[in-house]
Amino acid sequence: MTKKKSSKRLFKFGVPLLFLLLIGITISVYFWQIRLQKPQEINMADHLHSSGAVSATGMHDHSATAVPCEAIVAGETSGPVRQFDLTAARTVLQLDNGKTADAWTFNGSSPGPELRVKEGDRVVVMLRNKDIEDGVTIHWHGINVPCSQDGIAGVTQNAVQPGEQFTYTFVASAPGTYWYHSHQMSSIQAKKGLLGTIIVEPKEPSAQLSSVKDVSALYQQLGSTFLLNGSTKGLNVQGDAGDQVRLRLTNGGNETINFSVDGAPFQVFAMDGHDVHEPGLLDGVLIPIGAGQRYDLLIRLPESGKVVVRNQSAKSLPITLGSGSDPEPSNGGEMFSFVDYGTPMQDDPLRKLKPDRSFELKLGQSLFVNTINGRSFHEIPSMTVKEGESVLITLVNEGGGDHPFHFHGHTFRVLSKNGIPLKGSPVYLDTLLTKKDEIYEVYLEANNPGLWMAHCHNLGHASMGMSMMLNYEGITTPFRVGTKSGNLPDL
Ligand SMILES: [Cu+2]
Repeated sequence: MTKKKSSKRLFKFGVPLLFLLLIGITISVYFWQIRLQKPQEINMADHLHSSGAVSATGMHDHSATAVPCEAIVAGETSGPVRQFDLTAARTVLQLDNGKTADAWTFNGSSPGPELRVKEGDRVVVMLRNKDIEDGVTIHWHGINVPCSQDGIAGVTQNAVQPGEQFTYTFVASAPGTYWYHSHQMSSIQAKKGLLGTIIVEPKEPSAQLSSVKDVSALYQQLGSTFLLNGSTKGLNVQGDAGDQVRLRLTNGGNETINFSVDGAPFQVFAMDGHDVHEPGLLDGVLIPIGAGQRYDLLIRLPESGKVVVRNQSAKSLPITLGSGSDPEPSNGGEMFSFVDYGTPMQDDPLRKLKPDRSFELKLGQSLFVNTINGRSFHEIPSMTVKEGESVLITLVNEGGGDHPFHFHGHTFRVLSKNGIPLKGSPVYLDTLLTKKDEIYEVYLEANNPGLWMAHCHNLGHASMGMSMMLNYEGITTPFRVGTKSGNLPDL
């Protein structure tokens, strides 16, 4: 082949090929932009198409009178009023490693103050925004508050702008470990520091727990720095042999953390604030805690003195309980599973369960976005339910990483994993850690009328589309999500 011929050939095929390639790139960029574009104005109550419904036996009741979410407020309680002020502000934080961080804080610190209340208390929190330009809200993660108090920008309220304030009121009805964070641009604002722990203590402490040391440990990622209760170093808890510690671990970051407990056997006392029924002793088992989840561990300090709880993922931020010689660090170990942990309850009402509605949510990703049933955020039709219905939801992790899936306003019960019914204690959660190829069936009672987000608590995934609504028929909202109002709950 002569040189002339080959260059002719290059021209004949090469140029059209290049042309096609350019067209291809242009089209891809166009669709990429469209998919990532934030909506101008969306009414999140309007998504009344059934999403991925396997069956929907309940009929739509069009005669139901509309009730605005704003009108659904906290009920009465005989408990006392507990009042808190939280002011969101830009702050240069002095960290205990000598560095500073540009943070957004509640009352000057990140995490914000730990709020401790008692079961039955009427909790009143005045949120003020000093100077966070995009506005802020507070979502009470895991606490089943009434619709108007859920803190979702564009759904339950407008984002609170600089100089403005908003008062949250709810009854702390269920004891447990919970946390709070901004739900305006949550993936940005939580990472900037707008989060904290809220603990609801039982009204009557059980005899078993009356003498335990109660310690909360909130993990967060502040920018690129990992913190435990605001420290870069870890946590030391004083104690003597025989003392019992209730360690309330909260994962306020985006990635799953595997915890090891060295030096003593321990119990998983509660998950997402809900007690485990007859939890057995564990030893050398790793505890995986998904983003947004809480695990309460009960640990008795051994004669040798010291227990160390380690974050295996980061190999940093250890929690040291007691004193004495360091325990032998475990390497790896078996992963904890709630499938057969604890014992079943007698007369479990669940045996009679007949769901009124079923939904299937396939959690996955396409080229540039995270998806539920192949769609993203406002393109995902809502799950629509009626008050009083029992709802069966199947969660399928089709890849793209761990998806800790969180339901607002509801506690759900895990029924099965990969088709096998749970054998141990009933498991009640608000956030379910799902790993690739896992399938879970969960059940919830539609007992809290409102407009509720349901999303992955890897907030990066939520911001890339893995976020949808669980809406009750007949509930409306005057608020709008989108660039026009500036309310972007999951950006
Ligand atoms: Cu996810």
